Amino acid sequence: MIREFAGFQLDEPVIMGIVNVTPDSFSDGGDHPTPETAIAHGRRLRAEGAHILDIGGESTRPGSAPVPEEEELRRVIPVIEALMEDGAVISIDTRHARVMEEAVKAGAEIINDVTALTGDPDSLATAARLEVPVVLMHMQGEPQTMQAHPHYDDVVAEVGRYLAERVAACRSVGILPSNICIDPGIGFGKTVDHNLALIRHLEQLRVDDCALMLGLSRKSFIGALSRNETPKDRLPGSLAGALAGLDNGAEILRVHDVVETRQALAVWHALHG
Ligand code: 8Y4
Repeated sequence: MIREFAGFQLDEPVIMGIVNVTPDSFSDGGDHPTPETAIAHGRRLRAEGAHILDIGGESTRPGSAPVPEEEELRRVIPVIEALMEDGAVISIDTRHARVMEEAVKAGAEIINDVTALTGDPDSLATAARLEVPVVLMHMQGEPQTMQAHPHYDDVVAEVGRYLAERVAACRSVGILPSNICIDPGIGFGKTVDHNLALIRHLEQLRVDDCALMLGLSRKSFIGALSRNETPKDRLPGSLAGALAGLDNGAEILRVHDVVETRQALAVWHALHG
């Protein structure tokens, strides 16, 4: 049996394209400050071959401050509505139960939560009631301070234990493994060495039949390993990391650069056939 997540068969890589609706002064090069520019960007990523569009209205980049729920809703709902009309599969990137609820009402079909449904006391029950697939990501600490002093005795074991515990919590409220995806949270309270260990040993994180997602597109460890490029100049390293992730069991890639990722995947696929 081919495993599935959110109705996607996992025998071939699934591409999640990033649509930020965040006016961020420390941009990753992927921020779209108005709903109109975000909608246009989502349409482009879809035309380029993204299977899922991940829409987020609160930056969780290192050092970023929380955004009021009302503002988050104002940013993401019009974007979800427009892209849903096109027939896109949309995931809502949020830590807030109320945003999950409103986003799903507006047409989002997947919840992507960097707190693995722990960031809001209502999230787990809300996700279960909405009956939508969930992405559970690991983070150590809070975005504002998480990169100050990341520490683990054994990063792979500790991230693996956390994700297994969050999968168990989801299963206890009736969410099936075919509707759960786990993600080590590259860059979220992790040093370069922590990130590398997680990518190297990704398959050790596997829980039940849940899908594995990897998000490393344009993240700062790529610059740290190279010449401290700014985010928009981290595409080559992003592709190298993504392919290593696929070799190690990643099934869904969260990326800014869809057309370029597709080209890398075509070569990877031809060499693995
Ligand atoms: C440059 C580019 C510097 C990007 C930092 C960033 C993930 C995620 C994010 C992830 C899942 C980001 C919402 C951080 N990363 N969700 N979200 N997995 N599931 N930072 O890795 O892209 S936002």
